[in-house]
Amino acid sequence: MALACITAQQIVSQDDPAFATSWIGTEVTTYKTLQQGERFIGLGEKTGNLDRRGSGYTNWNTDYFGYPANADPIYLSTPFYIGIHNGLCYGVFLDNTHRSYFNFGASNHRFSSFAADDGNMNYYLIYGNSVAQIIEGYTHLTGRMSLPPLWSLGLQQCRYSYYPDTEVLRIAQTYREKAIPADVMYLDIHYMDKYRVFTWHKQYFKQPQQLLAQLNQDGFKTVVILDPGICVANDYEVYDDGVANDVYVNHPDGEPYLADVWPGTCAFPDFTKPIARQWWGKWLQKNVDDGLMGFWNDMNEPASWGQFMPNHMEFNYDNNPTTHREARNVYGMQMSRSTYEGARQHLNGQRPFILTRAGFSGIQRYSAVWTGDNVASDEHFLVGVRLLNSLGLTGVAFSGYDVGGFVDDASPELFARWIAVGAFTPFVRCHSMVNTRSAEPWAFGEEATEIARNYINLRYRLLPYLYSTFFEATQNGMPVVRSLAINYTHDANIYQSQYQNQYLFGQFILVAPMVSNQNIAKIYLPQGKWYCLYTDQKHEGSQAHLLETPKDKLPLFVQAGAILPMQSVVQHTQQAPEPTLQLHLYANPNGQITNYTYYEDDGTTYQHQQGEFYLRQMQYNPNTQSLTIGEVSGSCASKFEQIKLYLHGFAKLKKTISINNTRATITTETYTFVNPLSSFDPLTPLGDTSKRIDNLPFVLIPNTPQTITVKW
Ligand code: NBV
Repeated sequence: MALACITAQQIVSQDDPAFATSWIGTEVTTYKTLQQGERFIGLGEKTGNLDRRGSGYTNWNTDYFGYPANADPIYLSTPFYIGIHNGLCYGVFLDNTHRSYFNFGASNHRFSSFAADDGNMNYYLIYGNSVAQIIEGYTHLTGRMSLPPLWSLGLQQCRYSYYPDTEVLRIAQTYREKAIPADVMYLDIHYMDKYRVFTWHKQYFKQPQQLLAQLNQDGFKTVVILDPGICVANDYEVYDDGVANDVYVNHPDGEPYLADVWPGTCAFPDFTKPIARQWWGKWLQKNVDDGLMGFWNDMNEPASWGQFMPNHMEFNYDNNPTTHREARNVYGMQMSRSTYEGARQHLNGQRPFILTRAGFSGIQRYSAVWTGDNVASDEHFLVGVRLLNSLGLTGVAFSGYDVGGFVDDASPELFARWIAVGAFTPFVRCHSMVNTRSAEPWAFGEEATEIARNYINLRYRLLPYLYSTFFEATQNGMPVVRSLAINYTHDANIYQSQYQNQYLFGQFILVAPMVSNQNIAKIYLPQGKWYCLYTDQKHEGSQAHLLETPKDKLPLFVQAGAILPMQSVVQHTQQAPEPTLQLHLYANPNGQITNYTYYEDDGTTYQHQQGEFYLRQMQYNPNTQSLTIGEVSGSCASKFEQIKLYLHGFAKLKKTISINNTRATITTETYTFVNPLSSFDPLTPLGDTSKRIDNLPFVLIPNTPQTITVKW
């Protein structure tokens, strides 16, 4: 039977009349008639263009070291896409974990299709008035992230590998000496004894608890890598315990499946088996007792030397026994689930942080995702931007890439541009491969260091905005990095290859990534009006602008009507900011009302689920010339005692303003979002006006819990 979804006499989605859903052996495919001008977005961690029309993709979680910029498949599968045509949009989620195939009019002009090697044609068609609604629907089905620990929103520093312990401390201390904010240090595989999980290297890390305590005291949390392969050895209790609990993947004759990876020959826990997940979780107790709260699940496609797990291998699949064919794509997600649940259980109410490479639809419930072994090239830098935007369309709000590129060496300029954009990603971590240039900002010279400091400072100043954006992700699944296709779905310009890397960071900030030597570029600003973040210069939307884009100035634009909460710079998230919330309001004369949800909580526990949060609805109404900061809900106190309200672009502002009907005086100051590169041009701080706003008006408002109304 051919299906069609029709709204107000318009076809949303329609089966191909001849093929509808049909089988070739066990392979099942649904064919949909291509609609006129139909575009396709989403499908998660897929290389390629924002608009996927004309391309085909395979979902089969794959460890792909240094993947080419057009590789498919890579590490993670989310069989969900959004179709767009004739002012309409809809989503399709194929709920089948076998290897699957999506064809968006590739090598044919008749249909789009989705298929699986085996299993049921079980799919959801999600209709909505907007892409945002469809994401909400998809994350209603597959789940949403819970609030991450605040520290995991800080800068994270990794290397394959930092050792011994003194080296880890040296890097952490250098961050403090150079006054570049950072929150997390990583331990890659060399921290372990012979690469065996749940152990410490006996020489390099003699006193792990002291090391972690010292780092914690310096404001650093530590994340350790955990690979799934369990070394087969008679002096390794983890392996023996796994045998005793029958947790490993087996051949059909009951022999354990063995393959080689870092520790040597390994057995692999069957994370699709409930007791294996509990077993793994139990072993995390050791790590948590040592002081760890962060875990990094790598190699969980699963990967092994040879990269070819035989299909007959048996998996429990939550008590529905099956083979590798059906289980592979969820293996990584179930490992992350087990890590998340185990860590959470041991952490006594503290939030863990989990990072994974492989995953499947729903991974957002357990873990952040990073895009694996990318390459230090301009092309990869932009591929990474699109991968994150696409993951965001597919329910994964907490994502990042290796800043600077994992494979090969970035040039100082590439690193500088990369970390600036990285500051505007949900998960920001610098990482690099053994035997390449290490990825600390200072490894790229003075200028890159200063650019890195500028943008990381800006990220930390934006933490109140960023945390509120994460809160939104927990509520409706909206991602932190938002492809312009979310808000400007039917604007053909945003799909052009020259603009497809632009995105919104949260509700209001437009980021336009530029590659090395791209010192002048066309930037397309969608509908509305946009302020240059640095100067407040106003730009018209629905058109492209030719602008200077030097390496020290990432193009950032704020939407007219925006409400941006910021704080003072801190060196790490355990440090309290100054008690003044800087609230930036951007004039939008004759424009629409802006609604904004501001959110705080303790940043570390689950007490917000018991009502311990601080939430305020804010509304800017250009017609009544007012800003309302709604009454506080929740029982948590704010970090901020007063609000410094900055008024951007309000040309005809009177000298006074009223706050709750009482007159207040407007003062002005010179404001900078990022500093000029002072050490390179001694004249810059005085002469360069391209990074400062002169005479920016502001008022001070006591942060009282009742409704605050500001009128001008
Ligand atoms: O554990 C080493 C690396 C890690 O640094 C990287 O981030 C992972 O994607 N890991 C892969 C193992 C193999 C690297 C060649």
